[in-house]
Amino acid sequence: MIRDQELLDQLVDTIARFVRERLIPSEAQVADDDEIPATLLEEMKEMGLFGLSIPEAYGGLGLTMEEEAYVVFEIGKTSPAFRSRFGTNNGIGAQGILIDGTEAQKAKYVPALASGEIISAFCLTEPDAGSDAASLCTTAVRDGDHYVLNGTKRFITNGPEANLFTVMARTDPAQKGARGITAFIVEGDAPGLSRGSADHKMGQKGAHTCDIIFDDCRVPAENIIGGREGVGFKTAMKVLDRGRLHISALCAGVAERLIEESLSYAMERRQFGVPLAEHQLIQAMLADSKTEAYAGRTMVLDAARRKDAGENVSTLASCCKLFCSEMVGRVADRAVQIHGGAGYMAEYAVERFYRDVRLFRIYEGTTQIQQLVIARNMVKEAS
Ligand code: COS
Repeated sequence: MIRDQELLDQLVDTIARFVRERLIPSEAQVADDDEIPATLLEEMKEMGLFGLSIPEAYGGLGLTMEEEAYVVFEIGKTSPAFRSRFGTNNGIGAQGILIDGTEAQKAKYVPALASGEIISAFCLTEPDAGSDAASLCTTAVRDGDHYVLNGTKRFITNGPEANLFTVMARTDPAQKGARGITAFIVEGDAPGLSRGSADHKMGQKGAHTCDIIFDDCRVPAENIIGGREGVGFKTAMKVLDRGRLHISALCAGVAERLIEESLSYAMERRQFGVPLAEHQLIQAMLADSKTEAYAGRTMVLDAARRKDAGENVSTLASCCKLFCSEMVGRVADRAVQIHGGAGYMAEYAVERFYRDVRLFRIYEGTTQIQQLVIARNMVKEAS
């Protein structure tokens, strides 16, 4: 749903300019340094990027899912590492509190997430619980008016810099599956919380992940999201439904950037006496990428509109994540191919994006998990 087309157009234009003038020129440096400069982070805060989809009542811009998709298409035109820093505050780092939190929890934490004053992270994955998230074994045991958490969370995006965590832990050891899991809000300086060293990743340099370790970590009982034990897995799933749409929009945006890079290279570079773009086999790759990116963009907008209209989009979010993350992988592969030898060289952006986009098929649910969710929901609806 678009509430005010003119305002949205202005916002999208402003973000597109910021991406073009400030972020794209810094991409290579950020990748080399594995660090986003503090000045850029400040600019992102000033633009409200940390609170795009946080309600206005808590200091955010209150974008609807459809509006967010249009914004994220633009953000996709630069390195995904930039999005990683502020996307989590809008998405998986804040949505647990926004969807299922109490009013007091929202009032306490959400304004600082919207402003970017605090950075958040989502702690579901563990060394032995990845796709099978309901098998997680981090424990939370009640002790007076606190819970004591023990366990390790793995590959936590923003882990090194986050100071607020949504943590899924098992409060009922008798319940081995989803029903024994509770979601907690854990502050970064909670006693017993520590961070592992930053992971060395294939791509997305500038976005950091690490282990988050809970060693008799004491968390106030009032920090259970929504105040209810045993429903934390459902909170996590609802958060991921929304997150999967956001990542799909990002994939569609990155695909557009890769197509721009491919087209401009193909028009400039000459072989056999003519620009590459005049060779039909190159044209076929350009056309396939354009068609697939358009399909991705369209399905994201459709699912986003349905979500805004109040439909349950769990299946559609997985359809979008499945298609868009695979699609951008193919587009990146063609982009490297169109660039030929140059596409294998680090000075061309497509080499970096080729590595960056690989993660999209894995995080927030692998392609295989999306297939499983879609098919299971189909069977459930039919029976
Ligand atoms: N919204 C609300 N509730 C949901 C839900 C959703 N989208 N999906 C599942 N649930 C509920 C189910 O209805 C069920 O509730 P009941 O016990 O009341 O029936 C409960 O959650 C457990 O669901 P389910 O039985 O489907 O759980 P499974 O363990 O079989 O598996 C999958 C669920 C595989 C879909 C889940 O573990 C998953 O998404 N894994 C991938 C995790 C992931 O994306 N990790 C990325 C890391 S975070 S960046």
